[in-house]
Amino acid sequence: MIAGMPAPMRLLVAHSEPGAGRAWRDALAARLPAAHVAIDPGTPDGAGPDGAPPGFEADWAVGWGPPADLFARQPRLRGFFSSGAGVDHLLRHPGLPAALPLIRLEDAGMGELMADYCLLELLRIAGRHDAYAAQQTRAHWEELTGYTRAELPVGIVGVGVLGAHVARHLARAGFTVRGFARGPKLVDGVEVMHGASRWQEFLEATRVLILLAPRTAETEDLIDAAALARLRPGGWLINVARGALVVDADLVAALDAGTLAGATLDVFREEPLPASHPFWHHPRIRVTPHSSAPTQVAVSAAQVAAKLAAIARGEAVGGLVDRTRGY
Ligand code: OXD
Repeated sequence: MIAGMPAPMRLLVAHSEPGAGRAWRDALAARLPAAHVAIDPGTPDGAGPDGAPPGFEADWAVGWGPPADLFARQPRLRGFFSSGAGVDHLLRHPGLPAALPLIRLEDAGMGELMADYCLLELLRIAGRHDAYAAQQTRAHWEELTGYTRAELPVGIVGVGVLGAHVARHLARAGFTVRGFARGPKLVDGVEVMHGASRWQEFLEATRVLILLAPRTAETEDLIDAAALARLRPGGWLINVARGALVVDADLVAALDAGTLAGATLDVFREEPLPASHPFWHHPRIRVTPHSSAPTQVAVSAAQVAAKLAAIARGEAVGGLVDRTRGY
């Protein structure tokens, strides 16, 4: 370092998925050429020659599923950027310092992917594609009556950045969309309800329930037998939020009893979904591997870089996690 010159910012990438650490390091280095970006040696990509040099003390870290000892090893961190939309896993990290700022991604290209995923499911439901797939396994030819958009009112639980994006997309595609939020919210073309007193009314107006809320103490086990029983007959559940929002056994029971016609699940209490889990083989459940909206690394790194620049200018940034709220 040249005397008098400010030291370059040190950024540590700590990602639990092999390959993701290197992708993030390269994308951040491209966006922040003056910074020193390195991969945490406690993560798969940092275990070899790509790992940060000994004594590397980071100013900021970016990642997903950081090692248990990361925060003890990095006492100078000023904040941690989640490389995903959710932060519940970080909030449960046993070593997380109480006052460390956490910043989550805001949309960063995920909204569009998630909106398309949900729209595709709705169109499949409307066109009875699951029933046709089942008929095909029996070489059975029978034309079925599909559902009109009006017959599939959609209810979205959670209308934050992603939920609002999905809600607008589905409303523009001609579906009647209602949202349910913690407090009052405005989303174009969408009626947003809030408050415990309106929860039942919201469920009763919904035939396709889409979960897009973060996992918090308030949302865990929210979708249980009682909630599923309130949906319009022949309802459908699409979960792209967190598995813990749904009581697994209640979901299977509602499908078996025919209270619910089907479920599309992208997220699970345990991921990867264990091979022995009943969801894998249930005829009315479609499983995808947490793939509804993969992180777009280049767009996300640009967002992190823009937020770091804003922080350096002394500006407030969006996505700062409120620990009492849980997201
Ligand atoms: C998440 C993500 O938070 O995939 O689940 O971004």
